[in-house]
Amino acid sequence: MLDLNKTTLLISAGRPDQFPSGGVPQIVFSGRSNVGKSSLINTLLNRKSLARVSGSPGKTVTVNFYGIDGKLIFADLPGYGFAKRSYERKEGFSTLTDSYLTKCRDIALVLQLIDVKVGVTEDDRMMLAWLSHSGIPFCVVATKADKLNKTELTNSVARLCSDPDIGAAPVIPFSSLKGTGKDDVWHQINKFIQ
Ligand SMILES: Nc1nc2c(ncn2[C@@H]2O[C@H](COP(=O)(O)OP(=O)(O)OP(=O)(O)O)[C@@H](O)[C@H]2O)c(=O)[nH]1
Ligand SMILES: [Mg+2]
Repeated sequence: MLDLNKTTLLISAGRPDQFPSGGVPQIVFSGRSNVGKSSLINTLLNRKSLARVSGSPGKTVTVNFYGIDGKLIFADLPGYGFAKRSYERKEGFSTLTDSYLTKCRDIALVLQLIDVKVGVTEDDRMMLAWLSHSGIPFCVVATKADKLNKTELTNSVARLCSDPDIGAAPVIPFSSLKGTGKDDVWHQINKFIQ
């Protein structure tokens, strides 16, 4: 069992040599800027403001690592696809993200966040294609589910499930506002850290 009370910010890494290594499984939170990565982390860990929820999108330019009970690490990636940093898109994602994803040997699972109202963006497709190619297991977390009514949500989730770039990956509807989907996300995480 994980003691969620023993959660700390390990490091806000701005350079690859600051990335934690050492065999503790890492769960990666990936998605465009403002999609709800930090909010998902706070919800999963029962915290109000452990991970900083951004007022202005695109602020996070570090990879923030949270240690949980010495047994698990959450890695909060910088959001991609924000206009102000669009120059990065030409060369793929930020060099920091790139170096993390390609060099970290401890990644157990990537949670790929997609705004359920916005759907899959071009940047998401680039990330999904990279994930499929990498062989790293990933799940899609469909964020901000509270913004849609029941029918809209069912339709949006069905669209995600049949998206060729998502393939057979699980799709979990989630709302940090209401807490819905929290147990399902934990269930997926637990499957990959045994
Ligand atoms: N309605 C609703 N709003 C949400 C939800 N989750 C996050 N938000 C809002 O979306 C905005 C961005 O949330 P963050 O968690 O900071 O998103 P992020 O992906 O970490 O953003 P960056 O760090 O900039 O990449 C904030 O204003 C949140 O309050 C949700 O489930 N429902
Ligand atoms: Mg964030």
